[in-house]
Amino acid sequence: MVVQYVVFFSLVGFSLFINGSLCHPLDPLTPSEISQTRHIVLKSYLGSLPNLTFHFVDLEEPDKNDVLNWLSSNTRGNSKPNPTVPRQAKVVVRVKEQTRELVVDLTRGSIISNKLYNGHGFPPLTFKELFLASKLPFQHAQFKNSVLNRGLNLSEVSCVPFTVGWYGEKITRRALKVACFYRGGSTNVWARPIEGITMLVDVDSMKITMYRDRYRVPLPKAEGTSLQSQKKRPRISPSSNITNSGFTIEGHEVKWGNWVFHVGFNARAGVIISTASIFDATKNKYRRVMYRGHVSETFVPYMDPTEEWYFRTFMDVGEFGFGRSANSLQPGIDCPESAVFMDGFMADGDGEVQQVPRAICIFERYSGNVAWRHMEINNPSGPIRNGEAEVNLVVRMIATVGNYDYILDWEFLRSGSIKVGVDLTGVLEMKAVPYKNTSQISERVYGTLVAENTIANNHDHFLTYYLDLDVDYNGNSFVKAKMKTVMTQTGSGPHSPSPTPRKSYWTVVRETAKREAEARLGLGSEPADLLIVNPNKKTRLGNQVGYRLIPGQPLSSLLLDEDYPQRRASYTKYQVWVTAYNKSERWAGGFYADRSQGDDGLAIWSRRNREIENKDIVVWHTVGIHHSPCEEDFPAMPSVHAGFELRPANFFESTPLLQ
Ligand SMILES: *[C@@H]1O[C@H](CO)[C@@H](O)[C@H](O)[C@H]1NC(C)=O
Ligand SMILES: *[C@@H]1O[C@H](CO)[C@@H](O)[C@H](O)[C@H]1NC(C)=O
Ligand SMILES: *[C@@H]1O[C@H](CO)[C@@H](O)[C@H](O)[C@H]1NC(C)=O
Ligand SMILES: *[C@@H]1O[C@H](CO)[C@@H](O)[C@H](O)[C@H]1NC(C)=O
Ligand SMILES: CC(=O)N[C@H]1CO[C@H](CO)[C@@H](O)[C@@H]1O
Ligand SMILES: [Cu+2]
Repeated sequence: MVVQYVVFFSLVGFSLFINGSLCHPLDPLTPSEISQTRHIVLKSYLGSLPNLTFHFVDLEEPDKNDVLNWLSSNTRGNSKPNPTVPRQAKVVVRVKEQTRELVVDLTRGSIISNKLYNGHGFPPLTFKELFLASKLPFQHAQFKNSVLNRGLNLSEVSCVPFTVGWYGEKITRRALKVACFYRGGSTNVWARPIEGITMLVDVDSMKITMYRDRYRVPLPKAEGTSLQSQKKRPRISPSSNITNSGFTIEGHEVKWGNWVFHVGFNARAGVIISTASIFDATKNKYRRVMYRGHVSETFVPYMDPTEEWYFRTFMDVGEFGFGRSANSLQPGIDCPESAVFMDGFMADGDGEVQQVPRAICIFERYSGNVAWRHMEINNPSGPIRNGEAEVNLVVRMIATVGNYDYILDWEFLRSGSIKVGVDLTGVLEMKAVPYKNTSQISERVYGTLVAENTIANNHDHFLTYYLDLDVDYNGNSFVKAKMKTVMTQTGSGPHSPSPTPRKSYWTVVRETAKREAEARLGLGSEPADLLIVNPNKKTRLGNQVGYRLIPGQPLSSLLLDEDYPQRRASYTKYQVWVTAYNKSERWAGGFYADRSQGDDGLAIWSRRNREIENKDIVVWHTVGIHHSPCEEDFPAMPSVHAGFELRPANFFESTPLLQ
């Protein structure tokens, strides 16, 4: 087998500029660019101030027009000089208990913008802050007493910091609450919570500012909590003949089948798919489908309103970062052995380069499915069988945020579809209770008894995706093609039914959303195709060129609108939103998600009610599950899938599979 892929990742810092031209203007910051950014910030006046911390360092996204101009002059084999696209870094630092937003120009070597952020909410926590907070209890006399009084050994305790949300406080400081667990020989840190204790950490001073030991319950037992499987199972090599020879990677650009797209990475979103285009054999050219797609925000609210639990309403992307939580993928478990891996780079709290080896994997998947087939029996010389196995290309990243693991897949199909999926697995967040049997439970509990003395609390997982679709260029509209029942009426004319036994049929009624308010949708109430069309483009036959959003299962937040967590996560109110493109509107819960107050984010932007017909538009789609746990989710939860599909709808003149 000839392995054709070209891997430049190991050279990423050096290969970015080839003959003075950039590989791709959306390439993530290279390690050397991250170092350079740090250096530029430190040599400014900011560097002399004490306790400067870097909370976010990412490519300052170039203007879309510049990127598109660059792309159009950069089709392969074209040797025209590329227009230059500036390389800039967006940096969010904390200094003197204030948040500053910087733009660092890497070509000029200087800070070109430096603004104090005055709004609500705080930037993502740094790994170091989370680590330091998790260690504070071990220096805290009352906590040590609480542990001793429970008859436990301090050396077997692990503590985990949780973000605290916002509950109407007038003055907010950066804060965490720390919960502790007893390992006692188990490797499953989450299985044995030391319940009843609340500790509030003030992050800027890194001190425990509130301590309360409210009640005691027995510790759940260690037996049965192990995360080792009882039987040894083999690692999976690709069992089919997939060799991953079918794609090429240059820098961050992947070419496979009829697709070409860019794979990026940052600390916040994790994997980012950009400038995805598909080759149209009829037109003999690549046509644009999606400018940029990534997870924008999550919302994981627990349904236990008691003192130790009520605040657990996580917005993982904005509070912690999916990229920050990215794992080094294990070949043979997380991805096939033959997958191609890409490293991720980001800055840590000191601004230094942090590398996640094998943060992303790319592989061809044959799952035994059929791409298309037909057996024709009405053939005079005997049946004819045709068809094709479905082999797709998967781009995968896994974020482990505390107890949960999110397996994020972008799967490209030769049919023109993109399937976007998330598999949820990991360990439940559990609460110690006095009960060993449901028959003993006499008070209200907020979940399921999954093991003796262990309640797994009810919660949701919402993942809101940012989908900047540019279907065949960027004048796009959002169309609800509703299926409506029609009562048969007789009439004249050759296609009007004369008397017919049929009383009804359905027809498609297309409604184009003119403004943002018309594009906020709950799903599941009426049958409709959701289409992103290009009203300026038609097929040869006259149909409007489009892509269809086949959504995930209907899902929306069940919390009251006026409940504080829901005010912060109001993007979960609808499952589909469409907004006018604005470069700075990318994070559905607002950029400053930690302790946010719901005054920035998707719901606020949508309220402007901008025109979205024949405009550059962004689709936001939420997938996920309401999770009422069951015993099989303990001690580790088998993967649960959620996702959606983007599928061509009159985009091509005929199926690309047969072109
Ligand atoms: C810097 O942070 C440390 C704790 O992390 C604190 O003790 C010190 O007072 C801080 N210095 C300033 C000037 O804020
Ligand atoms: C604490 O440690 C001691 C000594 O290792 C051990 O005998 C005891 O069982 C431990 N207690 C618990 C509750 O794990
Ligand atoms: C738990 O309670 C059920 C009744 O709800 C009973 O049938 C069962 O035997 C009990 N199990 C144990 C271990 O006590
Ligand atoms: C773009 O979005 C930002 C943040 O919502 C807003 O402040 C700005 O006014 C918007 N720009 C336009 C042109 O709508
Ligand atoms: C070309 C190739 O590698 N073919 C192999 C595909 O897989 C089957 C079953 O494992 C092998 O027998 C073939 O040699
Ligand atoms: Cu869950």
